[in-house]
Formats: sequence, C-alpha cells, structure tokens
Amino acid sequence: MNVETTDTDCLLIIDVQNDFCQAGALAVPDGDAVVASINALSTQFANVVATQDWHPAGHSSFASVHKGRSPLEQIDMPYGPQTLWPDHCIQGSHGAEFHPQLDTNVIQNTIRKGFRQPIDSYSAFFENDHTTTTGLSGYLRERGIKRVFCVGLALDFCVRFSAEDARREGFETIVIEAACRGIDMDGSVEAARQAMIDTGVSLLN
Ligand code: VGL
Ligand code: ZN
Repeated sequence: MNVETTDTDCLLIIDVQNDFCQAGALAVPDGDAVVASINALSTQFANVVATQDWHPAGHSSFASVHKGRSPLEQIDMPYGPQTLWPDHCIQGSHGAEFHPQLDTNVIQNTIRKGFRQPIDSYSAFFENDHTTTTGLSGYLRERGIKRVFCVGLALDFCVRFSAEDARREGFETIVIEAACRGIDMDGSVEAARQAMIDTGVSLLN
C-alpha cells in the first residue's frame, strides 16, 4: 500500500508481538498477515513508533489470577469493566518479543504499556483508567507530529483505543485497516470501527 506522507506524520505500530500472532498465547486470527504490510509501510514514514504490551507475571488482566474466572469474561475493576485474558506478553518472555519478521530497525522509540500490576493498558496513550499517561502524546508533540497512522494488533482493542486517544489528543488519526487484524468477539470489530468513526478517526482500506 502506498500512502502519501510528510515529515509530520508518524506510523504507530501497535503490539506486533509473538503472543498476538500464530501460536501465541492470545493469537489474533491471521495476525501474522500484518507484518508484511507494516514492513512495506514503515519505510515510507520519517517517524515510526511502536508499542509493546508488557505485563508482569500475575497481571490483573489475566484470568488466571481471578479465582473461578476464564479468559474473555468481564469483571469490574476499580477503573471500570475489564475483559480477562489468557496470560500473555509477560515481560522478557518470547511471547512479548516483536514478531521475528517485523522490521524493527526503523522503529525509533518503543512505548511499553500494561506494566502496572493493578491496571491494564490497551491504548498507547493512556492506561485503562483513562488518566495514567504513557507519555506518548508529549513525545509526539515535541517531535512536531500532526498525523498518526495506526496499524497492528488487535484492531478491536489496542488499535481502537490508541486511535481514539490519538484523535482526542488532537492528532489527525488514520487507521490503515489492511495492516490490522481483530480478535472479533461478539461483533467487537464492527463496534470498534463505529466507535473510531464516531471519535473522528479515519479508516483507510
Ligand atoms: C491487547 C488484549 C490484551 C491488544 C493487549 O494488543 O489488542 N488485547 N492485551
Ligand atoms: Zn495485554
């Protein structure tokens, strides 16, 4: 895919990690397919940032730490509803590493998120309490970034919430759908697309 980019555009590569790809702990259907598209895109951007889901063992988003709970169930956390997941992207594990074919040389900065035990973080900008910041907005602003192009995994979770926050933070925001894949539980991909559109995010396919 060819996109016209300027030096105030940033490609934001979200969570292209082994655990979200084939045979991973939280494999996104066809997740590996994003790697080639992202590698083709990333060389077209002067600014490239990636995120890495980066949980401590026993993270509060893991179903395994909630007695009697299973992955994909929802629970109430102090900051709101939280979906429970299989153990995934544990700090330092193989599953937390970037997909081996992802071109990481072009990545200028990596934002790690979800490293606080009591709180999950889908968005690259704010944790799930919508208050605790990762510092990404300030970083992008200081670098003069005006437009953020989001790609990666999963479209209906981390890509969605990153894109919505990017827009709310004042960046023009585009999700390149061909370079994303979703988990898609209970129509969550369609819900995510609608929510992103309602927030002012552009979907490019
Ligand atoms: C993600 C669920 C849990 C994602 C991360 O990257 O979309 N989803 N942690
Ligand atoms: Zn996670």
